[in-house]
Amino acid sequence: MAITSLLFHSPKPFQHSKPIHNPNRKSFLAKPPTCILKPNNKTSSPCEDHKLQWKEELKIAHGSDRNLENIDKDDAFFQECIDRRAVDNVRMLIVDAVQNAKTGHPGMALGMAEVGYHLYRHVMRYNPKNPKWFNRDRFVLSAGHGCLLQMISVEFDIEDLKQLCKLGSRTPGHPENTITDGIEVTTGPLGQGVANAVGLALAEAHLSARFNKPDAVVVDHRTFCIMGDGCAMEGISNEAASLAAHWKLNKLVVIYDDNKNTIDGATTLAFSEDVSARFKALGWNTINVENETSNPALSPLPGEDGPTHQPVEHLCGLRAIPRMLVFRPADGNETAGAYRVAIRNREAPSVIALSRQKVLANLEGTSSDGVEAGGYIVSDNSGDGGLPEIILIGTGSELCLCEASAEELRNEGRGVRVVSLVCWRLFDAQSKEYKEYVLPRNVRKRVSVEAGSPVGWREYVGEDGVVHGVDSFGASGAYLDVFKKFGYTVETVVKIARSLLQCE
Ligand SMILES: Cc1ncc(C[n+]2csc(CCOP(=O)(O)OP(=O)(O)O)c2C)c(N)n1
Ligand SMILES: [Mg+2]
Repeated sequence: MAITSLLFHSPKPFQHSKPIHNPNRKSFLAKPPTCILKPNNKTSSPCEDHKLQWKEELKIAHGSDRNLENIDKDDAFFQECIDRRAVDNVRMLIVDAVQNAKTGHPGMALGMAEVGYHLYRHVMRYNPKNPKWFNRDRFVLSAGHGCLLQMISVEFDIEDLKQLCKLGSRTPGHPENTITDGIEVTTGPLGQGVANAVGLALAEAHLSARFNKPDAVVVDHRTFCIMGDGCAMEGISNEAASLAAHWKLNKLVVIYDDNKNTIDGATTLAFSEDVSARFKALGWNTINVENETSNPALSPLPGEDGPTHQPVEHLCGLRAIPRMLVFRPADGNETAGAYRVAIRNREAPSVIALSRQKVLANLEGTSSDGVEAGGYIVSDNSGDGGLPEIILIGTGSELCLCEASAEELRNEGRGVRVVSLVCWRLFDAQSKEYKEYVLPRNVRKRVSVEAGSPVGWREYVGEDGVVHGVDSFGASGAYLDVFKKFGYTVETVVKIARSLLQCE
């Protein structure tokens, strides 16, 4: 596997970036990291009884090609042995954590274990005991799906790793700077981390130019970033890299994990450009490094990725684009209907927003024809001509939730209508009569259920209704746990409906 290191070259340092001896400066220095892998004293290891002597372990790890008797005297060799052992440990921790969580994406983390270890152990000025120390070197994992690499490198507890990808844990499915100490930037959208790293490097350049004095260098750190094939494909990384070169951000290092694989398979499917040459053309110094680690077979076990992959604002943003048709189909019937409308429509673009989670193939009551009206009645037990007591309005996978909640309310004797509002713009274009037929003005008790921003829903639920939306950034965890946290359960929807039904 080739790694391309993209080190912006400008050997000329910024004016004051060279450390200048100053006794006061000591206060800014962090203790060097001692050991990245923190032994856990709390839990007794099952291997305790079989613990080998340190030298014996090294013999097994490195064969008997070197005389280990003099290991204490050969510092360089001793360090090399420790490094190899530590990298092996990092790899095993990654494998164990993924195995235990039954989720995650170990490929990148395994392939870059050595690089990550060396960065944190030997290159970066970083103290896991003091991750907020101001003048620390910064690290951004643009390929955020390889989060384990970073989590194992910053201070962690083995118990945290056991909680990988679980709701509320310090080890979510992607790096989250608001959750885990030592994570500089939340990453997930590929390429974006490169832009964040450029931002951090720019901040450093600005602050050092602004505040450093010949006798007091208070800002002097580097920024490291690991990007993957997916980041290289994204335009944002190129734009940011161009800006970095233009600004001569010479303390920024980007390491490109050129493992030639993505989720979809080999990069040859869609990507064959010479990324090194491209960065060179932008003005970067590029170095190709062969990584002896063989390309690990990627075993993506797609998990719940967390806030960066739960863009709650996108639906409402897309719906705001003039003329565009945004469909959020609930099942096969509605997807077919949305596809038909989209293909036929030559006047405007369409977006069909589909779910990653499992949904029923087809719900009773949905129809592809109904989609053409943008909104329609999926079910109603209030009888011929009668109006329901309450209307539950859903889209996409939440329509199923509305149906299940309606069933429970109907069992309690309530008259409940379920409406699918699969495409707002198409519904808005319907006649007054049709809209009145689907959402009668006299039925003021309405609940909208959509796992996204509440913006825009008020128009459909009216003044007295309840908009059940998400107005925070989501969470990392198994999707059912996340749904529960945000109240996307039959229990919560029924509770909301009951509270509306009770007030006259
Ligand atoms: C902008 C964006 N699009 C799609 C995804 C979904 N995604 C997560 S990982 C991945 C593949 C990444 O491939 P690569 O960068 O080569 O990393 P590797 O699999 O080699 O670790 C994709 C497409 C994403 N995170 N961000
Ligand atoms: Mg890759």
